[in-house]
Amino acid sequence: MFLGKRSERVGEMILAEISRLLLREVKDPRIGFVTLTGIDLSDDLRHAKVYISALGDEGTKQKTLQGLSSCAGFLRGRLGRELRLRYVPELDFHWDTSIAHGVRISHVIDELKESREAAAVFAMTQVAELIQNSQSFVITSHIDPDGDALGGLLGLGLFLRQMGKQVALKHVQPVPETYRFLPGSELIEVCPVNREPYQVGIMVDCGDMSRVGTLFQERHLIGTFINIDHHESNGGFGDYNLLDPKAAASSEIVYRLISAVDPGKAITADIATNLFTGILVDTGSFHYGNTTPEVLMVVADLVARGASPAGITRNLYEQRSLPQLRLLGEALLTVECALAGRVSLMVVSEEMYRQTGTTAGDTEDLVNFAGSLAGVEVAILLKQKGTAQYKASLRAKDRVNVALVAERFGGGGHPNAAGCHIDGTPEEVKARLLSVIQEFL
Ligand SMILES: [Mn+2]
Repeated sequence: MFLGKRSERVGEMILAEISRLLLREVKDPRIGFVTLTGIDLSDDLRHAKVYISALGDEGTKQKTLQGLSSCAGFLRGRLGRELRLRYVPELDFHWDTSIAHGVRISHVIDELKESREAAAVFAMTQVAELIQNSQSFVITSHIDPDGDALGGLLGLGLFLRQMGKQVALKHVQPVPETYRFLPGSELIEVCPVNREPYQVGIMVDCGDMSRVGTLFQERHLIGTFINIDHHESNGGFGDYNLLDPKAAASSEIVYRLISAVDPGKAITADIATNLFTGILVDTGSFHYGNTTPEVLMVVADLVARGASPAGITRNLYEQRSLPQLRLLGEALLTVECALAGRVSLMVVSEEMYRQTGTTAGDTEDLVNFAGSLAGVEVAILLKQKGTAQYKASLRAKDRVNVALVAERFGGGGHPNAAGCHIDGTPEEVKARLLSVIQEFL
């Protein structure tokens, strides 16, 4: 993977990272749709000429260059952090005047893709080394943890313990009842704020730092943060970032990390059970479009190492209590269709919890029942939270990206599964959601 001169290789990584930063983090209105067409990095890695192109007239061109120059300092800072470069080169932006520019673009995009993959391999190698060389770890995952958050946390935690590392598993909330069958879940300590020092803090499945809650508010206690995630929106808030939005689950990335740390892959049945659960949940039991051949190969290996699909699915999906089944019955009576049958809506009110003796924690898979209706592209579950707020859980087939819908309301998630909070009466909330979904259908 790392052929060619060092400066070329580093140059490619820098280029990939700048284009990612421009896309995700730089909000300067002067910078429009810029294409990075090439980079010349000096052999001592101190100076970089970055070649750019963008659509527009001479004025646009000047503005774009000004915008890029004024954010060069920011870009250098982020490059140093993300790529862990000893010397971050001075960045000099130049207009690409090459006549064959148009022809080159598609080629350049392919190269960028390759160098991004190279950067991902590079990050994986660095994190594997960091893990080998560190002794104390604290691992956590996001608020309202799901199977991937807990499966990834536990899979990695059990693996590191097995390596003889000192590992604390901490979460701001207790493990939900549904996931107590996961091996090692009893090791997770409920901890609102961490007060102990650790060399490495690992966050699994957190789209941004706020998802961790208050656990790391005393940031100085942690030497280095590793961010392992597959949310598209993750901007890379760790000191090291293992990010892959194409991964079906964070647990899949943890599997790759374990393979990088230990080529012999000492994955026990307990570790396999955790990682399998993470992948199972985040692929909607292999119903979603993210169920790729790669994912199924990982899953096959996990089963070979002792994960039991029958046992796990029984624990996850066949443990309903009578009150939960009655709640399902109540919720099913509320199902209605909208937008010519392409959207289904289901509502759970606080009154229903009272009647059936359940809580919001008992609603986890209800939305899938709304989604099982023939012809439905998007299924919505609205859960009442107090007098005038609803938590919306959105599920989609591959036509609509519900993460984008949820983002409009300040929420987020994945293309197939996302959530957000919306204020209003049920009718108002439905109307607002439907008007946004209509744009995507
Ligand atoms: Mn996940």
